[in-house]
Amino acid sequence: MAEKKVGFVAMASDKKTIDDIPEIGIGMIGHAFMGKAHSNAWKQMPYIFWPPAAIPKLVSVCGRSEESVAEAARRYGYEKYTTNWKDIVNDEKITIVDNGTPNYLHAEPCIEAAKAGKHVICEKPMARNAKEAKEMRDAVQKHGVKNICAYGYRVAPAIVLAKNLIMDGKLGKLFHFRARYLQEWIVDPDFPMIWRLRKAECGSGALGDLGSHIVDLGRFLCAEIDSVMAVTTTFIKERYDEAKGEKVKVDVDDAVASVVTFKNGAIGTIEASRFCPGRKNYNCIEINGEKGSIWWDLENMNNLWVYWREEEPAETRGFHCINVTESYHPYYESWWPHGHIIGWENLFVHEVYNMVEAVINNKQLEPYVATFEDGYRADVVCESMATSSETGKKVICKYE
Ligand code: SOE
Repeated sequence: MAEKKVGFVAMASDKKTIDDIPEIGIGMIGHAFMGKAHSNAWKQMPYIFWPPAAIPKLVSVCGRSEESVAEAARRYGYEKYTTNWKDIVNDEKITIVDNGTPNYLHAEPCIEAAKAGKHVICEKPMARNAKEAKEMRDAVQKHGVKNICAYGYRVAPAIVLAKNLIMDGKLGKLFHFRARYLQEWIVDPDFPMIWRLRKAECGSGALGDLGSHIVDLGRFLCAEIDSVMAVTTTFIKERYDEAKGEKVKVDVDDAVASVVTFKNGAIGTIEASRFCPGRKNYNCIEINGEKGSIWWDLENMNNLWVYWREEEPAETRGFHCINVTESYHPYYESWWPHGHIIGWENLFVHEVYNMVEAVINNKQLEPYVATFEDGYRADVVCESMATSSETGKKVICKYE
């Protein structure tokens, strides 16, 4: 039987009756794409990771329009709703605040939640810039609350397996981390202005939205990032703004290409774009070491490809595919029989599972789960890439 190697998974200890399991109050800020993904996760978690340390109770959801947030409360099953995030932060029945809003609404609610002693999950990128991200990181550390920045690809079983293989020395010294996160959804010039294309609301375009994910994976799997040289560009300079009834300038990047050095001596490339027809949600990473290589692709997220230089017999050496769905693989014991695969939505279940374990059982999140420290450092790297593109110079990443 293969040694059971898991990432951050507190295996169910003693069997409890349902009466012994406490509830834990959840307040969700945002109810669109991420609000839907996170609400789905809070509801799935207790019956997938049964018996959970606590059963999430959907106390309240917040949104800007009363009509839409009232419907979201009904749809997802929240006890109540509000159009003022301060109600969430100040609600005594809420223990965990989950922020799934657009990037410009991350900092203040998360900082105020930490001040109120709430544990916090915040979507990525954590903030619009490194300064804002540092304020968030400092707040959760000052107030001693558990905190997760939802870089959810870290908690994909295949990525945790890759992390364990690397930590066990199976690749040996690392030479390269290279990653590209490619999508296609705004290649049409008629796609209108949205918050993800307004710097004041998002901070950056493909860089923060997609690039930050692979920056985080590079930091997680390879090493801290030492320096970057990057180029960003905006292919479509203007888009129609429905609210203004006219075309407006696009002030964020559509794509970024960068060369990266890591503090362990490895070098690599990190590329992100929303202008790659045919690439739907294509996050692909590869790591090369002295003993072998690993690669993974989000569009086939249950598979991890490995190559071992010393594999015997030599005649059969080559990349081979591991279907990471065995009971001894990270997280998988709680899901289905092998080969029944899980999907993108289920990674959010792992995120909220980890948060509940951290809050109730004080389980350590690092290094397997991204915290606000990781959210801050990813924002430093992304901002360094933007600076490098503006100056045409190599930028040393400075973490405070
Ligand atoms: C859109 O680019 C998006 O939803 C990102 O915002 C998510 O972080 C990524 O997981 C999928 O694509």
